[in-house]
Amino acid sequence: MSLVTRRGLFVAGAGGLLAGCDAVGRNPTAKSILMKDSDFHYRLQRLIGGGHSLAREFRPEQRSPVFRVNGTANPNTQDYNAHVANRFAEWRLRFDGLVRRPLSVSLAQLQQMPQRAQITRHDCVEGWSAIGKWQGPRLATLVDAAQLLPSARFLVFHCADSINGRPYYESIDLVDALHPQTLLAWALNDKPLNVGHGAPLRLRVERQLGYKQAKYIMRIQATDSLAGFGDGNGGYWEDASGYEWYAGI
Ligand SMILES: Nc1nc2c(c(=O)[nH]1)N[C@H]1C(S)=C(S)[C@@H](COP(=O)(O)O)O[C@H]1N2
Ligand SMILES: [Mo]
Repeated sequence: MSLVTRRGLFVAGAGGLLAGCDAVGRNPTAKSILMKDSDFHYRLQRLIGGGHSLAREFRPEQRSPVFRVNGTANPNTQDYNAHVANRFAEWRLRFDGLVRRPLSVSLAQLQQMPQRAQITRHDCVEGWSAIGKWQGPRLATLVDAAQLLPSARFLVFHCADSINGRPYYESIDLVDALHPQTLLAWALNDKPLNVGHGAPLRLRVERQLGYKQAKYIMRIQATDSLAGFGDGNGGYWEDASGYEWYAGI
């Protein structure tokens, strides 16, 4: 099959998917079918050149007056509460796994790295959105510093909180890890993150849905496979409710 023919097939597929999207929110059956289709969505998005497209950015006055807190509002573990009590002075982000140089980085160091700020819209699957300004170093800066091994394919984000006894975690591929808008954000609307929004550090991966935006990041692990984490589906909601791993907007 020629490349042109293949592209033709995939583009035809995209039209069908878009037509189906309107119905998804209203139709639970359609939704559950699409949820199992994440591998197809993912390949499609990567194939038609979405790898480098930018999420829309907004003007300061378009920010939402209130940015809702959702999911865990406070990890409330002994360890996390101790970090809150001393304003994360002893907290370190670990970056390890399939890397040449494992990192241990303080919040002050993250704040001293080159920064990016962006005003984007957060879309939660539960049906609400909010526009806010996020600031932090690009994840790519830390990936460069840690020097991934050639076998690394995914980054896994380990969070401080658990829901129903399961640790919250998330994962992304290296295309999203290196994307210019992918940040390790420590500030929302020009203020350090509060506990509700994921202090001291959360992921912003702007072309995906809310549940991918991991809060309370303690550790980033480079890996060649998602099989060894949780139930192996790449994230808390992917394991708990069958949400798509690639949650493209
Ligand atoms: N660690 C962690 N990250 C998380 C969640 C969570 O419960 N725990 N909830 C997710 C969901 S479903 C959404 S919509 C957003 C909510 O972020 P917010 O509280 O800043 O609005 O965080 C995502 N990241
Ligand atoms: Mo969400």
